[in-house]
Amino acid sequence: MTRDTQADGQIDGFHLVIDALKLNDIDTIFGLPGIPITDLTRMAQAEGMRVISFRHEQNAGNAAAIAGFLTQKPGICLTVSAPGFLNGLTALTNATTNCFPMILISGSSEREVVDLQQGDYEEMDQLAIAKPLCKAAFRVLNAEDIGVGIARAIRSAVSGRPGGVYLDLPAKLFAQTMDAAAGKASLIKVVDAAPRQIPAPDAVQRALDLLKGAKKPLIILGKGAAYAQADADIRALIEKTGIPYLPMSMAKGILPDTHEQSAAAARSFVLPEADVVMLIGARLNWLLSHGKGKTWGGKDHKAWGNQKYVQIDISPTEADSNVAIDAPVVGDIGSCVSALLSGIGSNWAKPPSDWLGAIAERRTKNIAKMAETLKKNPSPMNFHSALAVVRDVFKANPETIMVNEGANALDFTRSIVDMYLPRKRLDVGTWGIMGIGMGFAVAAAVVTKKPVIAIEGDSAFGFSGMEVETICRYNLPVCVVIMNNNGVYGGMDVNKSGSADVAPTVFVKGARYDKMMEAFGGVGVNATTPQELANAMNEALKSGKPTLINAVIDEAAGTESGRITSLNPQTAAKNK
Ligand code: FYN
Ligand code: ADP
Ligand code: MG
Repeated sequence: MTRDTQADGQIDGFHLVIDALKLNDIDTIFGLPGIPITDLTRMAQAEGMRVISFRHEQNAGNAAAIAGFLTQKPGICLTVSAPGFLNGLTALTNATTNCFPMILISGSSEREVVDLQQGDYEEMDQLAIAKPLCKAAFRVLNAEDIGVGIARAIRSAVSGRPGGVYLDLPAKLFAQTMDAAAGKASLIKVVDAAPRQIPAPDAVQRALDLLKGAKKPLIILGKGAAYAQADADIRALIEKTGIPYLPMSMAKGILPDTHEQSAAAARSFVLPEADVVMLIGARLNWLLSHGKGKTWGGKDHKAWGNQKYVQIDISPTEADSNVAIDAPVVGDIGSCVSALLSGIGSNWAKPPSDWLGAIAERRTKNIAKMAETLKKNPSPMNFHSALAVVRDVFKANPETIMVNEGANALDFTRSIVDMYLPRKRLDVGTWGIMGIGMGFAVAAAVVTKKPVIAIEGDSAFGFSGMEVETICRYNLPVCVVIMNNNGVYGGMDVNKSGSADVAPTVFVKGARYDKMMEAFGGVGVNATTPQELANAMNEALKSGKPTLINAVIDEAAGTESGRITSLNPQTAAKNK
C-alpha cells in the first residue's frame, strides 16, 4: 500500500513512520533494504528523506551512531529481521557504550508465529535480545501507536546520557491503515527532547573550592565534552583558570591541539602527578586506567593515588564508579561549565608556575623527540614518515574530518596528527572496536558535507571495506588511507608449526587495496613514499573524488597491540 490510499482518506503504517520521523526533523536513514522494510526505504526516499543504503548492517549502524554524535539528533539505522537486526546490534551496543544517540529500527516477523516458535521466516524475539544491549527498547503493534513509539525512541536516545534505542516494527504494522486525519493527529513532535540539566549551586561551589586549593590541577576532556557542543565555554573555562588539560582521543580539537595549555604531549607525566583532576565528559574507565594508573603502558608506568576529582557528567551514577569522586557536578556540560565560569572571578589565581613549568618542560622534550622521528625518511615508509604527511595535510585543511581505526595506525595517528577544530576526530572509542571505519566515514561526509580522511590499519579496514562501493555510489568526498603493513599489527609473524599456513596475524603480502576503489570507479593510488602519499591526499581533497590510497608501510614497523600491549594476557601476567 502506498500514499495513494490517502485518496480514500486512509494512511498506512509505512507513511506514519516516515511522517513521524520527518515531523521530528529526522531527514536521513542509514540502512539496508530487504523484507519487510524494502518499501519503507523506497517510500522514505520518495517522501524526500535521504536514504543511504549500505552493504552490511553493521556499517549502516555505525553510520547512524556517529551521525548521532555529530548532530545531537538520533541517527537512524533501518534493518531487516533476525540476521539483519543482529548485524546492526553490534553498532547499537557500541553506540550505547560510547553514549552516542541512535535508533535501530528493525522490521520483524509475525508475533503470533514468533512467540509460538513455529518457525517463521527470519524468526527471532528481537525485542528481548536487544533489551539488555541498549538504553531502551520498544515495539509498536498498532498503527495508531507509531507516533508514540517514535517519540519515546527519540527521547530515550538523546535525553540524559545519550545512547542506543531499539524500535521493533513487525511486518504487519506497515500495511495497517487508519483514518489519515486521525493518523496525523496521533504523531508527536517531541518538545525539548534533551532538556538542559542545571547543576545544583552547592555542587558547583564544592567543585570550585576543590579547584581553588589545587597545587597541580588538571582538566581531562572526554568525548562527552565534544558531544555537548559547548566549545566556547569549555575553552573559556580552561583559559580563564589557566589549568592544563588533556584531551581524550575524540576530544582532540575542542581546543586546538597546539594550544599552549595542552598537556597531551606530557600525558604519562601529568596523570600520576596531578593533585586535583576535573573530568569533563570523560569516564575513569580502562582508557584512564580506572583512576589507578599502572594497568597500561607497561611496567614503568607510575601508579596514581593522590588525586582528588571533580567530575562533570550528565549521569548521576557515573561518580564513584572506579575511585571516589570528591566533587561530582551532575548536569549537562553546557550548563555545568557555564555555572563554573560564573564562579571564576578576575582574581582567580593561575596554577603554580612550578607545575606549569614542569609540564612545559616535558612537553617540549616530547615534541622535540617526536619531531626528530618524524623527520626521518626510511624506505619502505614507517608509520611515522607516513603520518608526518597526514599531520601536514590536516594542518593545512583543519575542517577535514578524520576517521581512525587500527592498532598502530590508531595509536600513532592519535599522538602525531594534531586536530584544530571540535568533533573532527572520530575513532574506535570506549570499546576499541574495529569496523567503524567506512560507516563513520560515509555518515560524516553525508551529515557534515565536509571532506573525510580515514586513516585505517589494513586489518581494521577489512571489517567494513566493502563500503567503498557505497562511497563511490554516493560519490562522497572520502579519502581512505590504508596503512598497509601486511597484517594484524604487522606482517612479520611466522607459523612455527611447519605447516603451509601463514601465521594467524599475517595477510597476503603486497596487497593492493587501491584496486578495490578502482573497481567501483573511484581513484586508487599505490603510495610508496611520503611524497606520493602527500600528492595523492592533496589531489583527493582538491577533487573531492572517492579515493583509496594504499600506503605501503614496513611490515616490521608495528608493535603487537600498538600502545596497549600490556592488555595481552601474557604481558599482563608478566607485569603483575
Ligand atoms: C602525545 N604525545 C606526544 C604528542 N601527543 N608527543 C609528542 N608530540 C605530541 N603532539 C605523547 C604522549 O605524551 C605519550 O607519551 C605518547 O605520545 C602517547 O600519547 P597518547 O596516545 O595520548 O597516550 P597513550 O599512552 O597511548 O594513552 C593511553 C590510552 C590510549 C589507553 C588512552 O592508548 C588509547 O586511547 N588507546 C586506544 C587503544 C585502542 O582502542 N585500540 C584498539 C584496539 S587495537 P608519554 O607521555 O611519554 O607516555 C587491538 O589490538
Ligand atoms: P572518553 O572516552 O572520551 O573519555 P567517555 O565516553 O568515557 O569519554 O565519557 C563521556 C561521558 O560524557 C559519559 O559519562 C556521558 O555520561 C557524558 N556525557 C555525554 N554527553 C553529555 C552532556 N551533554 N552533558 C554531560 N555529560 C555528558
Ligand atoms: Mg596492519
